[in-house]
Amino acid sequence: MTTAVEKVIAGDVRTVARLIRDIDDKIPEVRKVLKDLYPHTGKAYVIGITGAPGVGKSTLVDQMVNHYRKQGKTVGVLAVDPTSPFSGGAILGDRIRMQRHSLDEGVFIRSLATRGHFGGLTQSTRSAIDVLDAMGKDYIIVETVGVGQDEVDVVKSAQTTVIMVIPGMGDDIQAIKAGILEAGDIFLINKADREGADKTFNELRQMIDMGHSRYEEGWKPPILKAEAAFDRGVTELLEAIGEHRNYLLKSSEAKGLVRKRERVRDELAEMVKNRLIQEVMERLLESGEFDKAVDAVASGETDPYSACDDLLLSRLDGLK
Ligand SMILES: Nc1nc2c(ncn2[C@@H]2O[C@H](COP(=O)(O)OP(=O)(O)OP(=O)(O)O)[C@@H](O)[C@H]2O)c(=O)[nH]1
Ligand SMILES: [Mg+2]
Repeated sequence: MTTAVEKVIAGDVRTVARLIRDIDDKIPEVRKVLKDLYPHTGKAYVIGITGAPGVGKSTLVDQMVNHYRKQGKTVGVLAVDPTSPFSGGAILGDRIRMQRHSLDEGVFIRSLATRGHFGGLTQSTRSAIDVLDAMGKDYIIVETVGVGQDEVDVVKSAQTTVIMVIPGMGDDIQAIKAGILEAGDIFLINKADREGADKTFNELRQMIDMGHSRYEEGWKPPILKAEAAFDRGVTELLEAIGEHRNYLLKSSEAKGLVRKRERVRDELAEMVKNRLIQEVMERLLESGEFDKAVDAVASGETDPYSACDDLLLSRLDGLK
């Protein structure tokens, strides 16, 4: 075990901060640490919060942190902005909004910058989640801006995804319909103090009731109202997250395994794709090696970082 790994597991804030910066900067050496950290992951509960700019995500996350801290839980927060190349302002805003937690050792808040192309950011987010998980945080909340497919990719590693809207967002509701309806485990209408919350509620209700095959499995996404700025509706949201968590736990053993396998598969696919040109990826899939590796990771024989190296390095040797 490297000392960096030991320090992360011991919850050393400076080591974790440096590691997340290295992940953001795509420093290759970070992979070694991530491999060694992976066996220490899988304990945290990951919550994704996504919604258009300004719907109140950071305000809500700040309140959620407060509630979880009162329950004695530790929390990690990752603010990810995949859309704006100039996220400095938003990051500064997040810092100010969540400042009251800055002296609390049970809370760790970081922003992930928008560097490189999008797929890289999804990978960075996943790795950063792994680090906060290994650090021992009970809950990890990922805030990401937007209502499109890109944002869904970022929050894919979340067990519970909350999609936030505000009253009178007709166009955004359409965007959700076209893009990410399936990704929402809970819908939250924030700024319910504003006019039109009921209309938005009905629009969402209709969309969900139209029925997606996913809901036949048993979880029907609730639609909640909140006023994050005034700490209203936050308790109810946390209850709904808890119910969704219980639902996931209660799903049959086999279903749970399929779900885990699907998540591992996504994770590994992302890593491999980021390092390979398309033809190599296709060959890996055709030979069945990729699916075998997914099984190995899902069964706990190895971690996805090691599995990725195994798939990739022999192929690159062949190109020499
Ligand atoms: N009226 C009202 N305003 C709210 C509510 N919740 C948040 N706000 C305000 O909405 C504004 C935007 O809130 P943020 O939390 O920064 O929103 P965000 O979604 O994180 O924004 P980005 O990170 O820039 O996408 C702030 O001025 C908040 O005070 C609410 O329930 N009602
Ligand atoms: Mg924000």
